[in-house]
Amino acid sequence: MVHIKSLDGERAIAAARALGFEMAGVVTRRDSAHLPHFRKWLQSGLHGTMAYLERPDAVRRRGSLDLTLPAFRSALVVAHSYAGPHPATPPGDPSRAIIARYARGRDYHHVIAERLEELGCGLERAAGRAVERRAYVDTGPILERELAALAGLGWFGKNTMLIHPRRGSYFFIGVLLTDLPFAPSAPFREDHCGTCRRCLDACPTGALLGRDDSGAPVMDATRCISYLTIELKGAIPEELRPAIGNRVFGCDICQEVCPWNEKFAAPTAEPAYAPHPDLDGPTLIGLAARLLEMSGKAFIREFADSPVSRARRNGLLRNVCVALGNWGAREAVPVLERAARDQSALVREHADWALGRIRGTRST
Ligand code: B12
Ligand code: SF4
Ligand code: SF4
Repeated sequence: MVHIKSLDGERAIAAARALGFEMAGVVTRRDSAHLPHFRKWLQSGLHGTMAYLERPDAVRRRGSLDLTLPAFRSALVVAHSYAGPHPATPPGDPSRAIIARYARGRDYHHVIAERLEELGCGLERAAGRAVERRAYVDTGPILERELAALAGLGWFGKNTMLIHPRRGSYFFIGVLLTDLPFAPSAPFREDHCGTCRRCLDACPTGALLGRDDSGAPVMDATRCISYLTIELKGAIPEELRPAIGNRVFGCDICQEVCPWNEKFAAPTAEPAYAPHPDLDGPTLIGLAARLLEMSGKAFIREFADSPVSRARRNGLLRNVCVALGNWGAREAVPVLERAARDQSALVREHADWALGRIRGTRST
């Protein structure tokens, strides 16, 4: 249980740290300065099939925190590190699956929501009254990175990540909107990217478009491996499949090459993010065989507390087929032949594509 002696922003920040959040800050600004940029991004179609981002009510809500919590006075914004050893799965071993770092341990939505609830209860005890509040972690229509920059947690890198000069970018962002009148923290104003363009050059699909005239970093999400392997529910465009390599869930390349992660991303002390044995560089063949034996429901049961549940059984199996095709080894043929008879048409099509690559009947 977290104890907050008396109610002010500094003590609330200290309480957030005591709960394991490495960084925390306070925002009092209600209206988003970035909403026009967000709308332009949607209008350009750079969000692809992520329809939840373009729902008109949700777009409006991103513009003002008042629309989410009418009694809003301040938000506590926290960062929770998931940095792991670098590099984790050897990318040089194409027979093994790479799952993005953020998704190897327990589901951060659950971990952070639990802690924010604890923080909220601590604030209520200190206030001696019910506190109107709402917690978010990648779970609702608020611009979390804008709030985190305002709370002083980092700057927007050219890879679009929020980066802190002493912590890198391997951290989640959580937000607790409250009706408590805390004083705001100093926003983060500097841009530490300078002339560096490592992430732009390293992105295998050309998803990072650099900064626009306003200085905002722009991503074409429809090309991002994270989108293709997690958010996209249909077929992965054939021309992008080879660039995915052995990344079967998410992608960390533009963070791995960032000097701020090379220098400062110390492994997290959070036990909840320790890798699940099945998700720490499993063999592609073993993972495919396991998924083929599972129903969609069994998959959800098995991975209920893991971010990989978002891809569903068919989506993850689709990705593993692509990675097996990219590996190109004949020993993958038996498992791919089984996948080519799967009940899911999506899986069957990607397995056929992979078999075509291995047998040399397909060039892409
Ligand atoms: C949709 C989404 C995605 C999409 C699109 C990503 C993108 N870059 O937009 C996809 C599926 C590709 C994705 C991938 C990933 N995601 Co994601 N994703 C989100 C989500 C739900 C919304 C982001 C969004 O609105 N994008 C639209 C763009 C336009 O908004 P934005 O990224 O916030 O960018 C801002 C700037 O452009 C800014 N801006 C405007 N004008 C100006 C002017 C100046 C001068 C400046 C500096 C900035 C600026 O305006 C925008 C709004 O604030 C957020 C959670 C949330 N609710 O915010 C998580 C979130 C951004 N994702 C997160 C993570 C961890 C990831 C991955 C690392 C997962 C992985 N390993 O695969 C990758 C990283 C890929 C990358 N390089 O971004 C974290 C990022 C934490 C951090 N340190 O930055 C978030 C915050 C979730 C969380 N709560 O922790 N994601
Ligand atoms: S996450 Fe991967 S694919 Fe997406 S922008 Fe970064 S490097 Fe490119
Ligand atoms: S790799 Fe370089 S350009 Fe890209 S975010 Fe990091 S510092 Fe900025």
